[in-house]
Amino acid sequence: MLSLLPLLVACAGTNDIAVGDDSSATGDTDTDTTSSSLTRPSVVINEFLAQNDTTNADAADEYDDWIELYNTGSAIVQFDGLYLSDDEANPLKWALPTGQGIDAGGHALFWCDDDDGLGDSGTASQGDRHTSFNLSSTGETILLTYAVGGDSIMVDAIAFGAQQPDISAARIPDGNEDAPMQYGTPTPNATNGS
Ligand SMILES: [Ca+2]
Ligand SMILES: [Ca+2]
Ligand SMILES: [Ca+2]
Repeated sequence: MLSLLPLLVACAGTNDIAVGDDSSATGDTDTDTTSSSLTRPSVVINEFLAQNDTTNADAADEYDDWIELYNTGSAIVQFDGLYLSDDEANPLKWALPTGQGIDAGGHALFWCDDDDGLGDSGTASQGDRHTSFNLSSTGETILLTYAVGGDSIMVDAIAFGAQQPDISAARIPDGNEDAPMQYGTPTPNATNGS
């Protein structure tokens, strides 16, 4: 039985507070669009693994952290204007690659390994789905933001506490925003809970 921590989420001015119980993995809050004319893209943070010891390796044979996005809509979502971050003070930390997208009902995996070739690690780029940050196994916040022309909206945010090796937190079923994420066996680039 995993030990789950109570979590607090406060972002986008909503001051939502989510307190975990024994069945919840994370706090979660949705977008605040009151100050923006942008439409929230139909994409969510669907699953993440913040301590990957043996689950899956990237093309460099490194067992790195990752975030899985999921398209909850019925049309492709382009990555242009979407950003991932682990820093609430810098929500536009890492831009998703332009000219690509995620099909309706599709998954997309982004390695959180600081191997984008621009970050602190000093490594060469391992590809355009490698972010400039790692996830912390002791807990932090993941942000998904949509920004165009100086305007931005929070698309999704997940605050999490201490993580266990090779146990991911996932929306079950895919894209479910009505219940806390659940811990379980990771399903990178595949349907959650399968
Ligand atoms: Ca890597
Ligand atoms: Ca981090
Ligand atoms: Ca999955």
